Amino acid sequence: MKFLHTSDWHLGRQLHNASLLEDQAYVLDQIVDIASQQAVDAVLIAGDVYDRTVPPARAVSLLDSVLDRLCREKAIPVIVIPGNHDSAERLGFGARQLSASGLFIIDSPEAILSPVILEDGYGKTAFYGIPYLEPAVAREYFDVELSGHDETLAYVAKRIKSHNQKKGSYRTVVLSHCFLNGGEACESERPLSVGGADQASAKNFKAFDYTALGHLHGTQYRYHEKIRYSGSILKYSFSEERHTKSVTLVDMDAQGECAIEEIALKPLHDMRTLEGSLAEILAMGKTDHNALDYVQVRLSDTHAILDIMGKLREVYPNVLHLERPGLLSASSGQMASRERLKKGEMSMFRDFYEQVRGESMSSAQDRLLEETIENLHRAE
Ligand SMILES: [Mn+2]
Repeated sequence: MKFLHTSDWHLGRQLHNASLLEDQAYVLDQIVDIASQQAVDAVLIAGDVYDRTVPPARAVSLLDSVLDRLCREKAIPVIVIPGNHDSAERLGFGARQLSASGLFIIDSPEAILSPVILEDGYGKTAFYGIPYLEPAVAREYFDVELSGHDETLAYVAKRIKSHNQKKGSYRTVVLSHCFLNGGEACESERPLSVGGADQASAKNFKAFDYTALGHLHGTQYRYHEKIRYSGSILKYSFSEERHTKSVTLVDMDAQGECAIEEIALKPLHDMRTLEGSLAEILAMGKTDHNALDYVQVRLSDTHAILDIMGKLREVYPNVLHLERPGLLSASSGQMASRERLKKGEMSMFRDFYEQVRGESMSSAQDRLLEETIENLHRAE
């Protein structure tokens, strides 16, 4: 049984107010090609298909076209669970009808014990999906006292195990959207719960032949190679600039042993942080072959500069974020805070004046500015 494990598509996500739909369409094309070239038996999406419970219309159209190409054109079954960013009800629309055409959306607790059974030359494999479950929802549905994500997943895993034993002990793949203990997080994941009861033990999944996880956006495994996060399909925050995004190709033999391969995805725009003075960065940008990357800039300049973003955009059109650590460190001397504030305002205005007029302020203008700032502070 050969399948492609993906997760965290986050369709419709924006990065510092820039739409990423084109970037998402670009890597999804690659996923369709990989699935087709590798002749996989299934494609898995382990949650966070959309970025929001009510996704933008264009994100819905994109998902629709990708699923059409996979399920109908290539005849590859797709198995999906909702993540904490999805609305399970909205994502699950038509799920029972769609399963007849190879699109399996496991959208509710009821569906957990109705695995998708796929067959290859070695026999059957059961794919069990656990939609993202709030412990309170699980408690009510199963009518069992369950507190926290760990207890919930332990309980559900136990139910899956005994269900599979009863049905024929097939090779078992489980899809789950959760935060496993010790997992490495990054800035683009939304915490599952406030206060730390969100993590669960990886050992809950040790009985299964493969566990396809979603939620953490970096590729990693916990406890055993077969209990694994594929990671998101794109970098969704600058904290991920050193990630290599990929999909995970799993080739499972007759005994359920898995050969695992990460296949890198090539982004339409890469993402990186540039540090230095404005002059240095502008000079670098002129010969930068990857000037269309999404960049954030950390400027070392300690003086005020007019229209930095406009200037940066001339060489880096996709600059998204600007930080000015230089300004902070320049003003963090030993002066009393009020003096410092006044001095900071004075020097910022002097810099501004110089840039607009191309000359320094006269001493009379300087005095007038000082008086004005004093008066404003007094009025406050
Ligand atoms: Mn996610």
